[in-house]
Amino acid sequence: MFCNQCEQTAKGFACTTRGVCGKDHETDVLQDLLIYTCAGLAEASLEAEKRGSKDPTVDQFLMEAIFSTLTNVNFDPERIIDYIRGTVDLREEIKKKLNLQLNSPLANYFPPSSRAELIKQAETMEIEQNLFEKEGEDIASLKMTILYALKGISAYAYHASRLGVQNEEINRSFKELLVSVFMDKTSDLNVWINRAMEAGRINLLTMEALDKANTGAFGDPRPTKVYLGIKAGKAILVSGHDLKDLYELLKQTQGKSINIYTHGEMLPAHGYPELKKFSHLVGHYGTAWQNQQKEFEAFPGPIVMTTNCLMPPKETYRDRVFTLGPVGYPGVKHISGDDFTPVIEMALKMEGFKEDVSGVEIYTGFARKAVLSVAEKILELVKEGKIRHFFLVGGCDGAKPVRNYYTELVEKIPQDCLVLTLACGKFRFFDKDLGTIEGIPRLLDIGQCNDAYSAIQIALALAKALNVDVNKLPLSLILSWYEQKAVAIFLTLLYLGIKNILLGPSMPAFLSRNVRNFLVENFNLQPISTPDADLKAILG
Ligand code: FSO
Ligand code: SF4
Repeated sequence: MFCNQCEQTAKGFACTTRGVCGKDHETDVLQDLLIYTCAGLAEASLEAEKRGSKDPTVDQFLMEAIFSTLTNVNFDPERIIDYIRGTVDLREEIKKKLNLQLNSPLANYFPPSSRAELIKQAETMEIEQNLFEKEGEDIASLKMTILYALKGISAYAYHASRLGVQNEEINRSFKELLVSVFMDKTSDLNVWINRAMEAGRINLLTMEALDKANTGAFGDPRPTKVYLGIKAGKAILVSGHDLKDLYELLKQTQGKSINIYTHGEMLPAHGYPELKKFSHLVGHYGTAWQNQQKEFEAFPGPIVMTTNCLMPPKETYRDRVFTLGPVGYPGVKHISGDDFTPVIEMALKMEGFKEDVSGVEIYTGFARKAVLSVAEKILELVKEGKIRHFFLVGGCDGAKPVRNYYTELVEKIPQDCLVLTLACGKFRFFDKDLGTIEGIPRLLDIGQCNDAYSAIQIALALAKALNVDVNKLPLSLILSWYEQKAVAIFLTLLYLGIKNILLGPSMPAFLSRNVRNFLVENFNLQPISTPDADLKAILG
């Protein structure tokens, strides 16, 4: 195996024997083969569209299949094999229906019927290794960047499509980029840089579509207090990002005396009017994904994993974990058709929490509309010098101790500065009381990682109101990355021309030295250093 797609990759280079995440060799090579078959399906689908035949279910399947290859989503080789065969079947259906004659190897690949043969073949088709060997370090680096961003986009597109929002422009460009990674052998770096920017552009459209889907279904988030304590009673824990899954579960558990707790990236769900109206959505339990093994073990009820980040479940609680959609783990129960009956039955059989445990309340729900509704006040405070600077400290969390940088940084940010945050990186400081500036909380939780869209809208609105370029705003982006959604967001920021980003805890292993230099020269991308040094450089 060879996988370098996430921040915790082995030795800052690649996982080559077993993933640091727990992914095994078989799953890894099969996931690469799945991406290859997805590119074949994309090619057939693009050709069909040229002939006026569109099928949104193909795009939805494609997004789900690719989503299954993200870090911490699916560890089950059997599920990946099902996706591979399903992808090829769909491709053949399209070809047959329209009598398409496609000559590329992508569109004519057929998986062997035996599992052993399939794995043997997948071993020869490892994407990253083939790119390095055949196309050189820099092209390989740019192609990997594009591919990983596409993986991130697939996740957001999948969530949006589950709520009935699809965008033809996104789907078309997505498929063209995917096919190009395999079929276009041009060695012109500019072509690949432009394609990386295109991936950033369509990710912006995808986050916009998801924002529309989430707010359309569940209303615009409002500042909302979330309880971090425990209420006695039967309980279900929901983790991941998919708000529709949470909604279905809330509906199905209504009146059953089961308390629902969010975990990880589900925290911002509490801010959505149509979700918070359920009184049995009682609070948030635990912190970021990398702490789940301890937190899930201690939770006295079933646990629903709607998306990443799933860690290999320990024996002590494995039988209580349920996966959904693209998520999978061998031997773990999988829910389909939005039917949560087995989860509910398990919760009812279990004792739940025996007694109340008090906890603090924190705020979430500061998405674009909530923040922009007080934009005038914020601008006044900026003009009066009462708000000196905005810090967007967001992105993913992870296990490395060096990520304490983000906690320390937020603690040291001066009192006259606002801290905007999003995604699971917030758990480094989410329960800290940073106080207020003239009634505005200093710590504003914008939402999940995809709510980077909201953060962008807030920054663009501030720039417009202050009549300055967004790079001239008193705003610093100090980001933490972990998996491929962060790669997609990063490319969106570059596409928007946003400079001076501080990125940590380490630079992506898939960026070659030349690509990294390009980012430094053109976007002044910098690695984080120490909180003191970075604050001094920003604030003087
Ligand atoms: Fe975190 Fe995981 Fe949300 Fe990621 S829970 S790391 S960037 O999946 O998507 O922020
Ligand atoms: Fe390694 Fe990350 Fe790939 Fe897992 S997803 S195998 S940790 S690089």
